Amino acid sequence: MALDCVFCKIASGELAAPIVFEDDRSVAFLDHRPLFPGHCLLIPRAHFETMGDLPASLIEPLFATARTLCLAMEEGLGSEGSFLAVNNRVSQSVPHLHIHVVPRRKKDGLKGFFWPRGKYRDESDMEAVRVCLRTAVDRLKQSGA
Ligand code: DGP
Repeated sequence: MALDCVFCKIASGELAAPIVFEDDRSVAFLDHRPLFPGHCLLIPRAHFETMGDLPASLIEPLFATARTLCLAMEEGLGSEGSFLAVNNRVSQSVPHLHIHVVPRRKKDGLKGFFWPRGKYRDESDMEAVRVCLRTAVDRLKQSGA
């Protein structure tokens, strides 16, 4: 538990939150400033700051619960779909990993992503970016990260 971490306090019960699900590894609760009613934050109980810090053993259970929340939004709230997002450091206002799970409806006003889309300058620009990323992914996979 990290001192002064608001989400650690929610996970431990020190701070009240509208809890939707909890088990020994994770907690899901309603975001107090929702994009839409039902917007949940799913967190690991233990303090990890970003996705990159999450241990491999927690990836499957956390993602499985994210999946359940997506289904529950359709079943319990009648949502037509959902949107998942994680801010890592940039735009991350609470430095305890949290997955936003947001119920969606067609024409609900969220235009897929919240930011304007760009274009690659040309094919070779896209290819250079692809090679950089692919090389990094291969290196990380080989190192077991
Ligand atoms: P982000 O900007 O991605 O780090 O999202 C953090 C979210 O956490 C933001 O949408 C508001 C929510 N939040 C912050 N503090 C609390 C809290 O004390 N209780 C609840 N329920 N939500 C919180």
